[in-house]
Amino acid sequence: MSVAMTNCGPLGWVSDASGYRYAELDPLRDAPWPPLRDSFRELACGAAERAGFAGFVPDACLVNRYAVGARLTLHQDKNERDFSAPIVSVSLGLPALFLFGGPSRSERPRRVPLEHGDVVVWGGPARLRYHGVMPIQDGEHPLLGPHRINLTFRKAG
Ligand SMILES: O=C(O)CCC(=O)C(=O)O
Repeated sequence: MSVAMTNCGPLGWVSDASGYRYAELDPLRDAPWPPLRDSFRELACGAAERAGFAGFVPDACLVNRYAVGARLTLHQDKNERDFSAPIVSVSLGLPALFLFGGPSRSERPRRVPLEHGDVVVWGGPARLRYHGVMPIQDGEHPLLGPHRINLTFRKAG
């Protein structure tokens, strides 16, 4: 089961035959990504500030849509230019178990339950920790049906 992806904001995370990268254009439409809405930016900046990262200005919002059974294997977010900026992650829809590991893949991750409306911020010494998502369990969310949507705000460029 895979995760469907799109983006909003000046930069978007794309994966194709030439690999992974941030790009200004959506390759499916050959056009800029939709703008980052003020309400999204305010949510991300406010959460970052409350977590101790005042001044965070995201330029990328990755939108992941998980169907039941979809998962994200342990990985680091390390394609961004500036690791002093945190990652802000907003969970919507079906619940998930977020895996929050250490600086190496071999470190056993903590399992953090995430529900609709939860926001996770990691940065500073935790910025490059491995993280992932366990397979989404069967369910029906009143707003999003059998899906989980995650918004990940980053300072990519
Ligand atoms: O879906 C999540 O909670 C995490 C998303 C994530 O780790 C990523 O997009 O790199």
